[in-house]
Amino acid sequence: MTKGNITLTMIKPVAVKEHHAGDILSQIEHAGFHIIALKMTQLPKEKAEIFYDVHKDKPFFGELINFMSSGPVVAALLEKENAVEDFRKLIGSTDPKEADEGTIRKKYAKDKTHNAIHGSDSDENALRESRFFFSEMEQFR
Ligand code: 3AN
Repeated sequence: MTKGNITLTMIKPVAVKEHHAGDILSQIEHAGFHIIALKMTQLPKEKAEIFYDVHKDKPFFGELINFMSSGPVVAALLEKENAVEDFRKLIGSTDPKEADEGTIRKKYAKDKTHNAIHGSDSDENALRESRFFFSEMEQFR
């Protein structure tokens, strides 16, 4: 695999619940990302804690885990040149108040915790997160 060509996204529970998953996936595809794996699943707390392990000492960790395990998420593995960086531009800042116009978080996020969507922050984490959600047989490269 060429470095920098995949990123992992998760449409978060609030956006799924409010029926934005289809629109968000459509915006992602129109921005040039290929969906190479896709699933809807609900994370038990223990799994959410593993996914967000880097944040375990942060004050918002408990709230983040409660929210992320509160309902189904849509996880997708995306392929595109420069995937991690380009995808973070498409979703916008963590805090929707700071997100640029037209970004997914500007449109669908409520606040920093309920911010609609996840995007990997590095190539290394994209690989780790892809393995967290998808087996080899579930990835269509
Ligand atoms: P991003 O998802 O933009 O990469 P991270 O990795 O810093 O942001 O944080 C992971 C998740 O933790 C965010 N998507 C957000 O839901 C939550 N989060 C981050 N910072 C805060 C904060 N200050 N207050 C509440 N939730 C936060």
